[in-house]
Order: sequence, then C-alpha cells, then structure tokens
Amino acid sequence: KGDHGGKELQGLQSEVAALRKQLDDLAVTVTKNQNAHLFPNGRSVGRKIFKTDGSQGNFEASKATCFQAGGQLASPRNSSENTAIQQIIARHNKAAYLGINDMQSEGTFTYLCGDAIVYMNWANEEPNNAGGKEDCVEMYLDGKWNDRSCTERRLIVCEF
Ligand code: 289
Ligand code: CA
Repeated sequence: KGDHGGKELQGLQSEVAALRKQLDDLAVTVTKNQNAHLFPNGRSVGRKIFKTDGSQGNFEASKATCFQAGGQLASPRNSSENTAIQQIIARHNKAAYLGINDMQSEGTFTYLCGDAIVYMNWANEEPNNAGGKEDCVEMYLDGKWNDRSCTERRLIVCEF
C-alpha cells in the first residue's frame, strides 16, 4: 500500500488551501461590490442595507416602490439603523416615511409585518396624532420621528 494514504491527505490539504484562497478572493470581491453599490446613496448596518433611489412618494407609493425592488420601507430597529437612515436623508435634505404605522390600532405603532415596534426615536411631544389623522411616521433630517398623515411626498428609502 506504501504511502498511498499520505499522498491522498496531501492532495486534500492542497484542495482545501485552494478553496480557502478562492473564499478570501470572493470576500474581497463582495466587499468591493458592496462599497460600489452603497456609494453614495446607501448605508449598511450588520446584514441590512438602506438605500434611496432619490425618488419621492406618499406612504403607499413608497411602500410599493420598495416592495417592487425586493425590499421594504426602511424600518429602523435600533439606533445604528436609525443613524444610517438619517445620514441618507440628510444627504438628500428630505424627510422620509418609515415602515411603521398605527393604522390598525390608534397609538400602537407596528412594523409592516404587524409586529409592535422594538425601538423608537420620537421628537419631543410626538406622536400627537395631530388633527386625528396621523397614522404614518416620518423621519426628520435630525433622525427624530414624527407621526404624520400618510399622504405627504417623502424621500423613498428602502431596506434590503
Ligand atoms: O399637520 C400637522 C403636521 O404638519 C405637524 O405639525 C407640527 O409639526 C406638529 O404638530 C407635528 O406633530 C405634526 O405632525
Ligand atoms: Ca405628529
């Protein structure tokens, strides 16, 4: 039998080394592509990507645009995500609707999936349901939130 087993092991080890190199190269390519895609209208936080195409729409139009793109309206679940969206809208100098509303039950804000929100960043004295018709949520340029009528025109920011 001789050194047959040793040769086989060597072969496997060099195959593993080649695969590891391919994986490293792939990681470099992915990072480079992601940076290109995020420049200048996107931000990434963990595995989430927030991005605008610069267009505007009311809440329903914004929701549809993001859904058609394979994502959903930006729905910040922590302060890092909130900051990422805030950076995008500040760059465009336009407020944006978030994927959050209280259409189902006044005063109970949920994500589009229906779950209750786990993070909030309301501006002072918000939400106030002004005029009794503010079921959507906009993010101001400073990152603070205001409940607002769903029929305004706002920057469309999606998450993927
Ligand atoms: O129609 C009321 C809105 O324009 C906003 O007016 C004021 O900024 C505040 O009362 C906000 O809460 C309100 O959404
Ligand atoms: Ca309000």
